Amino acid sequence: MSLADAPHAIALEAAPRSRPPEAVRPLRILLITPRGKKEEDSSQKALFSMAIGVLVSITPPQHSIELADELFGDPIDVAAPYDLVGITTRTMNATRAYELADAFRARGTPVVLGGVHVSFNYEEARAHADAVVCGEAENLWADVLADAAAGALRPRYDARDYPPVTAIPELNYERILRSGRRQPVDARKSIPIAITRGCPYTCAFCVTPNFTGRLYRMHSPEAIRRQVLEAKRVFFRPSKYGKTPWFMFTDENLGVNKQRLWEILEVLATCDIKFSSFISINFLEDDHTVELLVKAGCLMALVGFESIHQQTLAAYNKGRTNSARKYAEIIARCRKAGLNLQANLLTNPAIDTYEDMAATERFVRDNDLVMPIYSIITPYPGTQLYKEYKERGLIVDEDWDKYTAHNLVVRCDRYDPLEYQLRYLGHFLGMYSWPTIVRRVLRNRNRLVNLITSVLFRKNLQDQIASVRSGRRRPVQQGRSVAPPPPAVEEVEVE
Ligand code: B12
Ligand code: SF4
Repeated sequence: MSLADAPHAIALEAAPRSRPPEAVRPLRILLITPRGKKEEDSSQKALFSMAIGVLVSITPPQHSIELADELFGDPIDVAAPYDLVGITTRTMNATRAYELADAFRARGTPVVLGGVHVSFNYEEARAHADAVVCGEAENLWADVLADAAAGALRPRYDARDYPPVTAIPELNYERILRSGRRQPVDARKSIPIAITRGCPYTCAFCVTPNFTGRLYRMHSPEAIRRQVLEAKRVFFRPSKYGKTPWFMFTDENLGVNKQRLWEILEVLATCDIKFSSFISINFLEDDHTVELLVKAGCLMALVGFESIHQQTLAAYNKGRTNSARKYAEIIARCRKAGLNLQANLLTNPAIDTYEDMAATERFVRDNDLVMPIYSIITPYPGTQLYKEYKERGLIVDEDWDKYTAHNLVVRCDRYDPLEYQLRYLGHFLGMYSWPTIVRRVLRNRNRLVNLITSVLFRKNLQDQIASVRSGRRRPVQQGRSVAPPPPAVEEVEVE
């Protein structure tokens, strides 16, 4: 399902209006990032969600904004007299978002829900909100605020009814800091910044092609320099951990426009920063791009390897960017140039056997990949995969809390689902076995970061395994009888 196919019952009510945004009466607004009930405490926790950062930055100045981020445990007072509450959603936190929305609305406070999950689940979300925003908010947020001030929120605001969002707004870091509860950070915590938005590829498991993907947008090099310097001034404090700030680029795919990327990287090289970013592996075949990335301060490129088998990549429509036979060579060349690669990998019970899981673990170990993220295929609403799996009856669990990408929510016919879940976690833990951690730390740059993140991941995975084994987080059994507990995790680790 793309946004264009999504139910669109009241589209015509949502025609754009022009009203001077500054003429609207000042509102007291609360913007919330909810925490999903099964969301793990992540070492990648963002200092602020980019959606909230954008909303703060495009809100006309007369409105006062407060931020509450549940990932940091910020308290939320549902009885406070806000004029409007806005909540951002991803699938894994949608249930919690609805719970919060219901609590505010029960006290008469209007709630607007937005984000990637509700954009593809309008019918579900509308029961919990006064207004649902579908798609990117840049061109419609002023209308939402004007309507809220007039007490006339419309049930749906759809980005398709507004001009396309052709640029990325510059973040107002000063206002984000003032509105939220986060303090400036040292070199150990990353500051979010967006360089590009969108991606032209069409991987079946990714929501981007049907959401932001169609139009690839980039900041100008000058706008990037301005924002980096401002973000540094506002959010960074040098300390004994270093004098260079670490940025998390929230791009979907940094490398799409090579010439422009090169210009941007030249500018970043003068800014004295370190950063990580998503980039597809085909762009790392270019030695000059890799060299410029390293010079600009890229410590870690986040790469969707997804599978080590070409036919599996083809099944996900990922064959355009990924050539499995080139993986080892590209990783080695990047490492030689000083660039660490973080690996995102998938397992799918319809495709991957236990042997494939073991081979994936070996691949991570043999190539000394940093911070590997191994996920179970999760058909997120809005993806091609969701459409197909839904039609074929392959989705067995739509408890959104479980959509963390670490739970089995699809059919698992060849194996016992509980065993598959545990084997998967066991191999994920194997990617963080002590011998693998030691090799990873010794062979890559940033030894301390690699060591700390590896230990945190290891601990987190041990907790997850304990939680599944104890029955607190078992997969839906799909009509089978519950199998006896599978072998202890250590037995399936490949050391
Ligand atoms: C950067 C990123 C990350 C970063 C986050 C850094 C950060 N600072 O937030 C990191 C690396 C940590 C990350 C991790 C994960 N991610 Co991620 N990530 C992204 C990515 C590439 C960009 C997100 C972003 O910042 N976009 C820019 C902002 C501005 O866009 P936005 O959030 O959509 O907000 C706009 C609109 O939605 C709307 N809006 C949003 N909220 C609200 C609220 C209101 C009130 C209003 C009015 C409007 C509104 O307006 C905004 C401005 O236009 C997206 C891809 C994508 N297309 O979204 C995936 C994506 C969000 N990630 C995804 C996943 C699955 C994960 C992981 C589970 C991966 C894994 N296997 O571990 C983890 C989960 C971590 C967690 N606990 O959240 C999925 C989520 C799918 C879903 N339906 O929920 C996405 C969509 C990618 C995909 N596979 O399709 N991710
Ligand atoms: S290359 Fe990355 S961002 Fe682009 S469609 Fe594929 S998974 Fe999504």
